Amino acid sequence: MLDRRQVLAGLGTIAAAGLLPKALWAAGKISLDRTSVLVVIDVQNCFLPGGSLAVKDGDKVVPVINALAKKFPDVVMTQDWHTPGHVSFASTHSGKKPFETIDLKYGKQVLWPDHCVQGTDGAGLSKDLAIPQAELILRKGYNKDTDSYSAFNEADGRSTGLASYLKARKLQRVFLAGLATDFCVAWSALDARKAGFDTYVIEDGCRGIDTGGSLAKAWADMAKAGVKRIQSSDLAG
Ligand code: VGL
Ligand code: ZN
Repeated sequence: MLDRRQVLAGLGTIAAAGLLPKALWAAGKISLDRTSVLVVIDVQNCFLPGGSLAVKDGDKVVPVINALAKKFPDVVMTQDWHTPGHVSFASTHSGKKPFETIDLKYGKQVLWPDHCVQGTDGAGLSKDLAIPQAELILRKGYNKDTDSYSAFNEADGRSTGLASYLKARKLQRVFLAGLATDFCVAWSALDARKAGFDTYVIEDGCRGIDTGGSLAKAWADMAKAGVKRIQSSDLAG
């Protein structure tokens, strides 16, 4: 049986001979192609240091994502975009505190500090993101009674339209980075898999909230669903 090195060496020879599209193989790294899209999740002021739902070291993702974005032909970004008095805010429910949970008609909901209220500075994208070529900014969580961690589906299952957009544009390989690993990134990755996309989460381009074991559970759920966990250094080019 061939071992992995022989297979890689063999592939290299085939690629060098022009028999394998070079786009799919480059020195053992993941090569991007015209079907690859970077989806940058919720790099918004509320989730950055000093924000109302600050993710530890959330700002560290920005230079990683700026560098990543240069490699991608297509970039989409999302914004968490809640109404005032949103159902996901602890302040909406009397006697409830942030990080407690309640049961809603669509399932368990973690309650958060007020964050990403439509049109506020906190909901704005980080001013340090340098991705002018981003072609779509998708807002989510704008229905007052429904949260939407996922960029693809609201918590009650309604579509945001993102899967249809990506499919219409023949974007089949979805690479995710942003905030927070264990909520909006993970839920987006799981829904991307459900919608049939080849799905990668770029770990060093993400940071997590980690409440009640959420970070370890998110990685376990993603692994089980076939989401590939990679580092930004795994990408070619
Ligand atoms: C997020 C909690 C609440 C996220 C959004 O972007 O991960 N987390 N709303
Ligand atoms: Zn939110």
